[in-house]
Amino acid sequence: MKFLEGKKALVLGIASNRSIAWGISDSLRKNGAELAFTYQNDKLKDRVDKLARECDSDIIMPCDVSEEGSIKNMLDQLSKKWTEFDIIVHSLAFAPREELEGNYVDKTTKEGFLSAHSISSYSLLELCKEAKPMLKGSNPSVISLSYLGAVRGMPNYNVMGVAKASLEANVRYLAYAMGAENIRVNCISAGPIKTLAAAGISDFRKMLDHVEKNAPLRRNVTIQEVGDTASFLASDGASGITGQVLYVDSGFNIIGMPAID
Ligand code: NAD
Ligand code: 0WE
Repeated sequence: MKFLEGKKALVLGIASNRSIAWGISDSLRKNGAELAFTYQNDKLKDRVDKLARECDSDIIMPCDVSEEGSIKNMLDQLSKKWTEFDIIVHSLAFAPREELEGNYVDKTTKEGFLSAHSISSYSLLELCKEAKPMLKGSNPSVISLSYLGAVRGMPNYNVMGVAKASLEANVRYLAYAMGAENIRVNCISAGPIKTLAAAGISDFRKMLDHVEKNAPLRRNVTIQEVGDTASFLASDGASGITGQVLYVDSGFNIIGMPAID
């Protein structure tokens, strides 16, 4: 018997087959979970539809978390197929492109700050709030995605780092608030991976090279590795884990000095 057999998972955040959400979906499916998906807009619908079918799923629903009522509408639609489910994967983030480079003080606007926080952090609370009555499995698990820029200063990540700090605190408060219902909330802090969200980010290649040179494992991580960690967090094997930030980053976050050669 596969270790996620009998569990149902809702996945938000697939944009392509390079998405971290796709690595997670593929792993959840291989480990026996049943899946449902959301897509942000019509441009992404066909791609998500094709990837859903690869996971034997025919549940795909629109959801743009920046639109009022979009999360509730999506869950109403889902409730026609599933009365209850076990796993939520929240794998989405947004900040205005032009605020992800240059000096944080000079580049950040109030609008950019608020939209980054609303889409990348608040949406997790709204999702938990609306989905709570349906999260009724034996060990429900909510999983989000963060990045090291939440807890360290770094170039260009800017307002997104502040929003990820909010997301990580949000994970702790959600874990605290939903623990009595046995709902666990955790996030994975992934190392840099070349996805659509990384496309066009200046010096992204240099960041990948820096990790490859300096991380304890001397390589970058894959969406498969992030996926398998998500499968673990979603499983009954992680029933005692909540409120955590789990690093899947080749150990990069622990280094105190780059390799000297
Ligand atoms: P991606 O571009 O494949 O996925 C980002 C997703 O966010 C897309 O599917 C997009 O549709 C969705 N999204 C953005 N705004 C939205 C909105 N308003 N409503 C609904 N969906 C919206 O990129 P990815 O790298 O797989 O990103 C997934 C998550 O992983 C993000 O939270 C990102 O911050 C995080 N992360 C990425 C990396 C990396 O290096 N790629 C590293 C650590 C963490
Ligand atoms: O969380 C992210 C990126 C999230 C992201 C990406 C985009 C690109 C397109 C959020 N908003 C947008 N808005 C857009 O218009 N990562 C962890 C990947 C990433 O992005 C960086 C990084 C890394 C790593 C930006 C600057 C510096 C490092």
